[in-house]
Amino acid sequence: MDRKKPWAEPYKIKMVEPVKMTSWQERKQFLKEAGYNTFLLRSKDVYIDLLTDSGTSAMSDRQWAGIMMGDEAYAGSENFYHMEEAIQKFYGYKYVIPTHQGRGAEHLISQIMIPEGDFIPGNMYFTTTRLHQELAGGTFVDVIVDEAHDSESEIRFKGNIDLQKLQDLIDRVGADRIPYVCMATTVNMAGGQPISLKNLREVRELTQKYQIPIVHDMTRVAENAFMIQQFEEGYQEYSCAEIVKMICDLTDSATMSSKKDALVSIGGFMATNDPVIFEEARNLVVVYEGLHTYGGMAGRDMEALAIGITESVSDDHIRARVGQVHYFGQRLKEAGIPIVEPIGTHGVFLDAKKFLPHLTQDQFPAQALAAAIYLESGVRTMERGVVSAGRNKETGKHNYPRLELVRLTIPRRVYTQAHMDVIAESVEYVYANRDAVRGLEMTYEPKYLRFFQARFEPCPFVGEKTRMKKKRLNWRSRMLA
Ligand code: P61
Repeated sequence: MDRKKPWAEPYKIKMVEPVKMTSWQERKQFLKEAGYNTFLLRSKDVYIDLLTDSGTSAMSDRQWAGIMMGDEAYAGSENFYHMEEAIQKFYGYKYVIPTHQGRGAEHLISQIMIPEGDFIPGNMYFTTTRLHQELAGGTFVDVIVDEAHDSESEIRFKGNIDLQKLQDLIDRVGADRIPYVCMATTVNMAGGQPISLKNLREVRELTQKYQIPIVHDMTRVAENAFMIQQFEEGYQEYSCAEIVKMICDLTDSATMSSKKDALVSIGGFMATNDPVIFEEARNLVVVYEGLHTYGGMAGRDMEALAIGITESVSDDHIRARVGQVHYFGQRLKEAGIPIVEPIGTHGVFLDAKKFLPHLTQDQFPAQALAAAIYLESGVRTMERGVVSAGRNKETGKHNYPRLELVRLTIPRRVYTQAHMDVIAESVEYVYANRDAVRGLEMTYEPKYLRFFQARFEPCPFVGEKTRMKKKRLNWRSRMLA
């Protein structure tokens, strides 16, 4: 992958959706109206949408055919059983509870498993996952390897758990106050970094000693399996589907946002091998999501998911999916753009601290960079830095993550290589003119998951560093002025 091995899409295009380029003046206005937050832009004003790979995949003709086979019965929909069979077959979990999307599953598992005051170790936080843990009264503890917080460290399995950190937590708070270890396959906030099977086995060994179960955030498990197949010694002869199964077999329960790996627009599920947890979830799901045979999903969506799961673990599919992300990342790397390395699986992450060294983290560099990229090119990206990290639940102060990133997330089966080239050129242009990008200040901050709806305004030019930059303002007068 790193050597740009050739890859091609294992499909041909049957239907297209036009995209529209806007003018710079229009985008300036749209950005202002959106409070410099790319989540608040209207999608019709976006040229290439790299906000997320969540729910944005192109479905196959088979999935669309499945949509027509929707059994919209309130109870016992045939499509539920197809979905359940696919989950049992490819992921191996015994019991399945459908939810409207990933956070619905996170809500259920957190409410069921976390007693007030407990600690939940995990391989880096994810926004919704941590919030549900906190709302249930728990405290998230980051036990990912240190290298995950360093955008330059090129170790291959940066999503791994540091066993010593996990052991230290067990020693400090006691195993009975750790309801489970949360282990994500490909760690989103670290730049889409995989875990190794070796590490998962070691975590399994340690947690079994203390009878602590593992809850698997399997949102992008097939992408992780592909990285194991490519880079972990001993797995080259296994199919992606086999590796996915090996990963799941080493865990006890799972939460899944089907909107990513599994190639559907909406849906998720909770799965478990524990009959007691299943019983509780089957009861709780009717309160928050819907009956246990639809959990907030339409019958047609469950059918598309059953088919999507099958397609998602195919070697041809996953090679092209990750191949495209790596092609794009490699282009940026060769242009000298500071990105998180190694290149992850669902997108390329820009290191905003290095991209915009003239901004302090209080000026929200990743937010400012995402706004600047949209303004310049119509490409929509996402902040993954101090805004996303939110506030410390005890002190109320900003969490300042070491990683201050802009995520360029690649939807599956949607854009072409030519799109990747155009985006790379746009980022290169912004990089060449990076001095012009001004910081932002937050003018509105919602209580929960603030990054979704927060609003910003460009900072006035203050401070030594920024004043110096002001002199060189020509392109800058166009940027966020
Ligand atoms: C994303 F800005 N991810 O990456 P739900 N676990 C993991 C996810 O990646 C994930 C969920 C659980 C999104 C959507 C999103 O801060 C944000 O189906 C590893 O979205 O409920 C979702 O799954 C939750 C974007 C979510 C965000 C939260 O774009």
